[in-house]
Amino acid sequence: MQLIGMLDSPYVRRVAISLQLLGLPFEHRSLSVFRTFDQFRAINPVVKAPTLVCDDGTVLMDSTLILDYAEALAAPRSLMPGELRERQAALRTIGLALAACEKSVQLVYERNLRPPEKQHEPWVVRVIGQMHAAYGELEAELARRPPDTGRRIGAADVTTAVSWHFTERMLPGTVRDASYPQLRALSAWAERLPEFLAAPYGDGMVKARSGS
Ligand SMILES: N[C@@H](CCC(=O)N[C@@H](CS)C(=O)NCC(=O)O)C(=O)O
Repeated sequence: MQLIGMLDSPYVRRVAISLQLLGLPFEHRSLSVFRTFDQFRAINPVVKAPTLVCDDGTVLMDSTLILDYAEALAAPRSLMPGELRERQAALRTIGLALAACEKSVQLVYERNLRPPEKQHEPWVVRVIGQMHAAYGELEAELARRPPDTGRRIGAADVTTAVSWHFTERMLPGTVRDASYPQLRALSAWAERLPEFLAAPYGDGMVKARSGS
């Protein structure tokens, strides 16, 4: 399998970390949807990161759908809880984390891709408000159910930690003064895990780990 896309994308990073946790080997190709558009397009004409090229050549996209396929491949190993109430809670958390991610990416695109005179402040204010609403809900969820750091990390904590790290790195001004102690603690724990260290945020490649 080949995972296409850069680790500065929270969606790509979420997949890179999850594939490792599921014990699925893959080759990482750090192509940019912007700087290497044509190369990316040759693999996936839609140019969406992450893209997964399966062993039979099928091209998948969208991190959640890629992870659905990965979970099926790795079964019975899974990053999702099997018990219904726990699964429901994990799905809610993942939905919030993906919303925070989406709002953060929208802000980055608004700030970095649009010329300053074309930026629309009411839109920016709305998106920042939605991003904080999602992180506020995640903070409350974490306060109610702190991560069990003695256990293997699951899908909900992976997506939350990756999303928070992305926002902190790309939009430091939007969260610097906000009090999210649970999110900061989750991130500090997760970023020290071997699967996170092997897929560091940025333009590098996923590092091979001994024993994996
Ligand atoms: N819902 C998608 C979002 C993926 C996404 O928006 N990726 C960005 C990179 S962070 C991308 O492909 N941007 C290029 C574009 O949309 O044209 C997922 O979960 O994979």
